[in-house]
Amino acid sequence: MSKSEQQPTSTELILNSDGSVYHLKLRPEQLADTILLVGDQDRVRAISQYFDDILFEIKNREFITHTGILNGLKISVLSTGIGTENIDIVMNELDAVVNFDLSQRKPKLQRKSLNIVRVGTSGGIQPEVKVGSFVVSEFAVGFDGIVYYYDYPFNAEEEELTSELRRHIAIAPGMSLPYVTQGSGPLIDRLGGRDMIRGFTATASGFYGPQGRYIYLDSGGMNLNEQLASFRHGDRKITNFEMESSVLYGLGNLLNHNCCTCCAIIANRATEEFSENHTDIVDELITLVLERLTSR
Ligand code: R1P
Ligand code: URA
Repeated sequence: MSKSEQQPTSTELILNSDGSVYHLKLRPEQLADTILLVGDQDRVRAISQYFDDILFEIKNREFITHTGILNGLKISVLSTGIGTENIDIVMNELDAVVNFDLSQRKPKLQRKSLNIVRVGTSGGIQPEVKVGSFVVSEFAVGFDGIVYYYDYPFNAEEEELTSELRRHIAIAPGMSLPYVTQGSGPLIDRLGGRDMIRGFTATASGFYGPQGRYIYLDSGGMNLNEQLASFRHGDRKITNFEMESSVLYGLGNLLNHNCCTCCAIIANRATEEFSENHTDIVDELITLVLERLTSR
């Protein structure tokens, strides 16, 4: 029997006393099929303020969820906190909420696919990825190693980009080998429109050293940002840094959910610029994403 047909144990799929999943504290009726993920807890309200109606507000640790209706569409917005480790939790638990009969702890026969859109902030790596612009990530490069804990079948493009990158980047001993995962093409086309930069996003496993930020400490000679900026595969360049998409895309592909990351560029690491109005830029992105998600 394959793992997907087996029943998870009570320490694998952990449930709270109210029947909700362990970290997200969600039950099926509290979650929509269209989900926005944000890192920052305050961004949950910044999004749900646009809903016509809010049906549920749930909070546990850094995971805050608001579910409501906008233009007739049921939408959930959920804060993940920072980093790929949290995305591992969020993706596994979201999938359990919709694809398991939680009362029996059993997988449902008919699996459902969710539309999951990350609305984040990001730093441009190329000078032309300017502060104030928006990037929709076609691919993400992971430095986290999380997908290697699963049996991930890299597709041909992911495999090619992964091996080219590994040839190009000299990582320090002990670092996880980078890998590439792909987002959902249809969702990327729908949300990216013609006005977002089509991105190849570096998902860093930290904000400082792993993104080439050294305030007091030193890299010991590793110039990761220059190496990332100089990578080319045809016309493809690595565009921007954030900290979640590699695992979002990897687990989305494994679990058959459609995933896409849209980021507002609030810093540019090549030109050393930081946005003075990042809240406005993020709000502009939120409005655009909500409009594109709910337009028929
Ligand atoms: C770092 O400041 C955080 O901002 C970005 C990074 O991915 C990381 O989570 O995204 P959010 O603005 O969604 O948190
Ligand atoms: N988020 C990141 O991860 N990096 C940046 O430079 C800005 C936002």
